[in-house]
Amino acid sequence: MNEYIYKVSIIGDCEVGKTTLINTYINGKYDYTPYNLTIGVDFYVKMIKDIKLHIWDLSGDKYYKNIAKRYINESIGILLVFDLSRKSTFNNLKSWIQLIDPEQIKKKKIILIGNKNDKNKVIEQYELNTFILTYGLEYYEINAKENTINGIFKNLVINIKLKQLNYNYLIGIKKNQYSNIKYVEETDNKQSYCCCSNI
Ligand SMILES: Nc1nc2c(ncn2[C@@H]2O[C@H](COP(=O)(O)OP(=O)(O)O)[C@@H](O)[C@H]2O)c(=O)[nH]1
Ligand SMILES: [Mg+2]
Repeated sequence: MNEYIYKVSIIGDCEVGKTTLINTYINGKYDYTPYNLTIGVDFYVKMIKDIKLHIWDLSGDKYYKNIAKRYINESIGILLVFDLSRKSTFNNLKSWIQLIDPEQIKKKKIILIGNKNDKNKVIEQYELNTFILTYGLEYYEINAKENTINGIFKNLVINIKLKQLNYNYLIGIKKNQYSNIKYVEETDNKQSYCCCSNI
């Protein structure tokens, strides 16, 4: 069986819960941990069927933004996280998005996560809606204590797969580059495909 690697980065300000969310996802449960600043970048691997997720947990510290930029632009999937109970983390989202190369932005799947919904939400709904619409993002409000992050990762992987299918179709790759795509030759020599696997 072929194996595909999807690089995914989780980004956002310090203390929004990035490392906790990844740990909840990797370990299948929430473990309370006192805050520990991520230095530079941490790396995790998770298999979803034939897909190997390489997850880069990037430090929210400004000092590491140049490193973050490199990882972000190598990633096909991005989880952009802010803390629903801390306005500054929402205000800084734009500066995180600006690290993404504008020419690459359409090729990536970006999901916005408002974390810590177990606390008091201080961000106005209209501000949120404006931001989501401006950047065309998919959005979830969650907390790391529940296992919702699991579904978000599944969704991310499905969306990346679909992006790949569309991309391959558009550039007209003729052979089976991905095992889950069956290309069917039509009589007029055009190609069509069907996706035969679910995640
Ligand atoms: N109340 C609450 N606390 C959380 C949640 N997620 C993370 N935390 C706490 O927030 C602090 C910062 O989390 P951390 O994952 O280190 O943040 P990071 O800097 O973004 O990686 C830690 O003390 C976590 O236990 C959540 O959903 N709700
Ligand atoms: Mg961290």
